[in-house]
Amino acid sequence: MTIGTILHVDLDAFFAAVEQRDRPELRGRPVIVGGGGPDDRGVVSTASYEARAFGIHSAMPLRTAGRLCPDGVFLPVDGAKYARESGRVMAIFRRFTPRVEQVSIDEAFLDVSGSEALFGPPDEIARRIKAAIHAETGLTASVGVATSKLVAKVGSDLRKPDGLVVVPAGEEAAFLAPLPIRRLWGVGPATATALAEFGVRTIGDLAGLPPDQLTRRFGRHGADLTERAKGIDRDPVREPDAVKSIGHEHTFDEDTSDRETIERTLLGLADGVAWRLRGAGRLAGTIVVKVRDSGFHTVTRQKALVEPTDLTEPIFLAALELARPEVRGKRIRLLGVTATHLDEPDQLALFAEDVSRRHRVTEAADQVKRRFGERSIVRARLLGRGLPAPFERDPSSPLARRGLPEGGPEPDEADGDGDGTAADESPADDPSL
Ligand code: TTP
Ligand code: MG
Ligand code: MG
Repeated sequence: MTIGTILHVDLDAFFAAVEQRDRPELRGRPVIVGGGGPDDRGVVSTASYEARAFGIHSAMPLRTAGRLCPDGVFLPVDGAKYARESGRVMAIFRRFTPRVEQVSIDEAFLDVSGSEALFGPPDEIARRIKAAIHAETGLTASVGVATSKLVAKVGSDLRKPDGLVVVPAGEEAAFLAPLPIRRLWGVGPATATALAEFGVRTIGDLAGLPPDQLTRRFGRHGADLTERAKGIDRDPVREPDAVKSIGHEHTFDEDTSDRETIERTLLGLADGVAWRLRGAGRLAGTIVVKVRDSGFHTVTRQKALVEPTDLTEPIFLAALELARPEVRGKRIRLLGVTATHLDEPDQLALFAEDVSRRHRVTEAADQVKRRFGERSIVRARLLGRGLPAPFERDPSSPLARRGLPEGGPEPDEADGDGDGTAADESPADDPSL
């Protein structure tokens, strides 16, 4: 039996697990991380598995969580701490292979095809990585091992927490077939609803549909969907050198010309980019902003930073400066913020408890808080408006590159063929933008 050499590793209940590790009295208790507590208007970032037993999950309004679990422990988001832990885990991965592609704050793909002589077969490497993470950070991770990123990703999610799923080569389609369609990476709620019209409930149902039927309904994504349902995904793990940029985009449910919405979205995107830069130990030299209006006209503008940074505030301010002239008088459909001209990864900084650097990070976060209100609340409000967790969507990720939506609680675009109509008929121009 041969097995694939691609691993997908994802930490379990990441933010909540870090808090339970640091405060042993919280272990075994329902812990909800996000915003300012059960009366806050924001949403849940994540919940411990104990809290999930009450039906609580990411992106749920905090007030709902408070009702479901009045005795839960509600904690604010400590972004700098989670970014540091993320960096430590990513550094563990790099000891096993240089071919690590980080895809969000708590997960990465690893290609271990060159590592077998040193560390054993891929499933053994997966066990070693889980053990190293646990021994060195006190956190647990779930791992999928397969021949492709797609199947490895589905595998890591299947037996959470502390899971290990190995899908042998040749068994991908059979492995996927009985799973509900929402398990297929790249199928969001809207696509799942559209597929239900065809009677598709499982991934196997999708694999069995005539491809031309899907192409008629989903355009060019149709053929891609069939392939994915069969477990076919040729996208390689992209090595660190291949990561030339880190970015996030958001598509509004309804096109908007509202200044506050636009600024908050840019802040959320900048914050997500900064987190990921810190997690990867990189600094941004240039900030690129992408603006798409309701007529699908897209512009990108960029600006070199005076000093390379991994902090939210300078990225946000640069993004704001770049976006302002481009959003004036328009209804905006999509905004994106990307960091490019990244410096080389600084391995030492990931390990060293560089106090002054962390101090700067905290200081900057506080400044943003003072200017724009409680940061965690801003983030929570963003999520409360149906915006994605900024670090969960990256335009350079394989799915986004192919124009497929990533899975998750937020609405996706696959079914919409993107009608750019705005429901809001208010005047678009805001001279102060
Ligand atoms: P996930 O890996 O999606 O979730 P998780 O690690 O909390 O739980 P599990 O993987 O075991 O299912 O996201 C990683 C972190 O990202 C999560 O701990 C908190 C943050 N996050 C948000 O802030 N908002 C969100 O909507 C999501 C999905 C995640
Ligand atoms: Mg996780
Ligand atoms: Mg994750």
